[in-house]
Amino acid sequence: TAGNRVMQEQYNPSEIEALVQKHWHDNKTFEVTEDANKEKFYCLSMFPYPSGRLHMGHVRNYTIGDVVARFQRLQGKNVLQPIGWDSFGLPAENAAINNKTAPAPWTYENIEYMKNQLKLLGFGYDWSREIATCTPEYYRWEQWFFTKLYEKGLVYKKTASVNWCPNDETVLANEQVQDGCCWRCDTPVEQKEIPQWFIKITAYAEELLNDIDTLDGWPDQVKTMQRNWIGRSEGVEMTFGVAGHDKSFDIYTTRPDTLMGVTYVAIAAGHPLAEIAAHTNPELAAFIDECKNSTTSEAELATMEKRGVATGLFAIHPITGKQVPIWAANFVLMNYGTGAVMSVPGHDQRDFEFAKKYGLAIEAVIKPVDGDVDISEAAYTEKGVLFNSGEFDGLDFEAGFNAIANKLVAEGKGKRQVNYRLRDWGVSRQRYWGAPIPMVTLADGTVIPTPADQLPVLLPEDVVMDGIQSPIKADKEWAKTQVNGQDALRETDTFDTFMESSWYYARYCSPHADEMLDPAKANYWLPVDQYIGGIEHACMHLLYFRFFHKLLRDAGLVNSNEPAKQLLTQGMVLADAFYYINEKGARVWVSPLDVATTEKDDKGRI
Ligand code: ANZ
Repeated sequence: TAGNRVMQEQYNPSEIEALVQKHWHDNKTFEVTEDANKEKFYCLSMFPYPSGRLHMGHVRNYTIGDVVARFQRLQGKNVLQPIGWDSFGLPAENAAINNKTAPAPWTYENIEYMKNQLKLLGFGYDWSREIATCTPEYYRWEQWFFTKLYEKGLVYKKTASVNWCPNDETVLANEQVQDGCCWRCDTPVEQKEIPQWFIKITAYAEELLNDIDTLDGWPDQVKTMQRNWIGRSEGVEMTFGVAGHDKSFDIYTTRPDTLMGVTYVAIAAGHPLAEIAAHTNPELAAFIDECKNSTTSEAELATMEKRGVATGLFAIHPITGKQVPIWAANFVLMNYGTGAVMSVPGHDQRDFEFAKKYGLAIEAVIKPVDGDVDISEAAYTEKGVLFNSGEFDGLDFEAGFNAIANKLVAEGKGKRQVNYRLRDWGVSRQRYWGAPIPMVTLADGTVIPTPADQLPVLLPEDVVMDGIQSPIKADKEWAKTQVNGQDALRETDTFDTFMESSWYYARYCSPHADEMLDPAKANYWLPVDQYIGGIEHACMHLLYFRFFHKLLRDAGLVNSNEPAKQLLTQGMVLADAFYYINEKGARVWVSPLDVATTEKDDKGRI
């Protein structure tokens, strides 16, 4: 009996841990319910992807969370510390192909194994709230919510480019493209435009940016990264005419003060004017084709070789009426601003290098307040005082910006414009192991959300992976359905898995509710008091998480503006890792247990 128990000298984990954990289990020690008389504390660690085994990064993350939760409990608070599984995603498909099984059993086995590991570690979770995002009980509400967003006009379809293997006739994820070729058959990968679904996060760009100022408990580093990611800029959109044509086009600039230094105009290869000019310009047509087939991430844009072709067209300067050549250039993005740039090589380094390369004029119109400007070697990119700018000479950046903007506005040639770098969220994935996107195409071609009484759209779990096509695309029968007595076809794409991780924190508050969430319970627990996870999620996950909270608020499901008060970003746990290159040139990772090391390098590393 307890009274007879003596302190054991030795810590015997298999004995004492098992005993204590049984006690927690029998007494539901960490299970909590809403209690209006107690101060609540919601402690949340980012949930794991069930990859197979816990790693030290998990142990660290969950230990921090557990320490915080236990401390708050000892302070007498009503502490919620839940856990679950972010269980959709591409690795399950790859593992299924390699192990000749299906993603579902692989995932569920991993969950069981890792759950045991978490229990051995003795964390104080409320296991009654465990969720796995790959279960219909979870993803059905995400599907339902998506149809609500569609009804509100926050969801739309447009074409966007994907990696396409022409041999397998299938879409490849970025990690399935190796050295520009398909990971399976080595065929060069092409870019293909296909219709995809988008959620209008840009409609919330301003609020997402402004509310960063209310996140007192978030690290500055994360807040700065989010501000840059949203990328608000103030500028002017103005119209240039096209000489000899009854046409005009708009450009976007954040430096209208440099307008008098424009010596050429650069447009994206996909710009309508480039397409028109290409009809009579084979060199340009070839250049456009080439640009179409190359992926350009923004990071690549910064470093890649800047190239262009003259279109043969000339633009008319909106103030001087002078003609300047229009070039198609690979560094102008079609989906930012207007897809056209006024080029000021005297004051923009990229424009400078391009002008040097192609022998275009370079003019100085901005100089430092206290001296002369020298643009023989490089552009002068600072804000300064206008000169060589006629009526605007002597004005500083602010005054020059305003005077030029006002003049353009008065003459009906331009308007002030705020732009965001943030793009709408493309949520379509052509993969199998994800939540089916709940949209249907009727026989007459109209596309509508899956009616509520046909939700959830179940993902079949008993499938055979052929290694090429998603099973719900390969099985032509799967998509066939009926809506209102009409034949219809289901969408066979699935959601980006960031969808599931965007609202799990809210589902934990009422994990078994027969609705997306129970507002009374959610409003008791939310916002999360302490969120803990990796810094690698500073932008995507943590921005979608904040965005979803605002969507839930605007749907009347929660009453706060932000999902988490405090954020702790743990560092990365690093270790030696081993891989070999297989016959297809792909990296295959090997457990350190299976590696024998013989030699150390000159830094003493094995
Ligand atoms: C003339 C100029 C002169 C510019 C100068 C900069 C410096 P942010 O701040 O990111 O919004 N730009 C506009 N649209 C573009 C596009 N589709 N692709 C590539 N570049 C584009 O950047 C706005 C600036 O990026 C704009 O201001 C434009 O170059 C360029 F001394 O116009 B600027």
